[in-house]
Amino acid sequence: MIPPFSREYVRAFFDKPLLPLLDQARAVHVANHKDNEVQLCTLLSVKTGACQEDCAYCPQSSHYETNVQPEKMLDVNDVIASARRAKELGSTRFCMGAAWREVKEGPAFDRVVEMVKGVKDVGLEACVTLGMLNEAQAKRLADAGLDAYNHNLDTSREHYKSIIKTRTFDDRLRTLETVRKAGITVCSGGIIGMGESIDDRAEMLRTLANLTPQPESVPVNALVAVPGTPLADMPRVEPMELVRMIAVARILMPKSRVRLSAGREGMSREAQILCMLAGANSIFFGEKLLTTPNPSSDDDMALIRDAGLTAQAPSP
Ligand code: SAM
Ligand code: DTB
Ligand code: SF4
Repeated sequence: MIPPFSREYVRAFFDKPLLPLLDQARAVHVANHKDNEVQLCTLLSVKTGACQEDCAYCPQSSHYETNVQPEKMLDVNDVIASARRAKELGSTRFCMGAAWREVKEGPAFDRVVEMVKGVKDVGLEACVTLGMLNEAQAKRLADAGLDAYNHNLDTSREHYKSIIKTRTFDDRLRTLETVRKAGITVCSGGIIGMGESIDDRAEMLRTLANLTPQPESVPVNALVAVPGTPLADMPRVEPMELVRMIAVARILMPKSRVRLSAGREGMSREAQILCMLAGANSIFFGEKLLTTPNPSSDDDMALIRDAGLTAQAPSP
């Protein structure tokens, strides 16, 4: 079956028994990727907190009282120093996040452009996530050497309205189109554990998989429930649900890098390895995501070693 995929076709994967689903995902994975290889991406929040948007999962939204303190934007030199450290530890991609609703022209955006150039000079892939942006801004980022732009659909069109009121699902799709037109690769995925139904999960993956071309990378996040946000009391995602989500993403998007993203902290090594068996071949690497903890680099290196995986080699 080739895209565009129907609702029923995608939903059926969620009703399939887990072991045959894993067999199928694994076969797709082996046919399309270097087996045993995992991409390590380091995240850095370059502008933290005080965001105007009301995303119900997000500790950086100014609509909620959380323990995230808004911070001034980082200096370019500090970002470059972090990128160097990330490279020394074995990362090949450096992702910079800003708690913005959208990009605005001015000194802050100029600084982000300088950060992108600096990260490229260090010899890493550069990715940013800055909210909505226009064609001219995307072009400036592309000219600075940006490899990827992260902009998640987060959930299904249906469920989106109950998670975010300050922008629409169509705004999200429009930004992805703008990024694609500028020749930057697309990184787009979502979050599970926000009270969505299985149909919502299927629909989110279907929308991503029906984009042409498909996103080059697909982060699958498990909600990190942060006190003070409206989703603070959501139960923890059952790891098996993450495994299934990754397997379906792998089957529908054979060539994409599927990233086992937020939510690894506190997950067993076995569950993480099952996610990799299901087709995840990328992780966020380093003690911190944007504002919440992630497993330590030492623990992750041990996991990679013990599972007989190799970290993606830096490009020459
Ligand atoms: N402000 C920009 C935006 O929303 O596109 C970029 C930064 S935003 C923090 C990037 C992504 O992080 C969100 O789209 C969401 O998928 C993810 N995220 C944020 N808070 C999260 C949480 N508590 N648990 C899991 N994922 C989260
Ligand atoms: C993505 O899909 N997950 C990352 C990255 N893209 C920007 C962010 C996860 C954030 C988790 C909550 C936090 O640390 O603030
Ligand atoms: Fe702002 Fe992004 Fe957080 Fe939404 S997810 S509140 S846009 S930083």
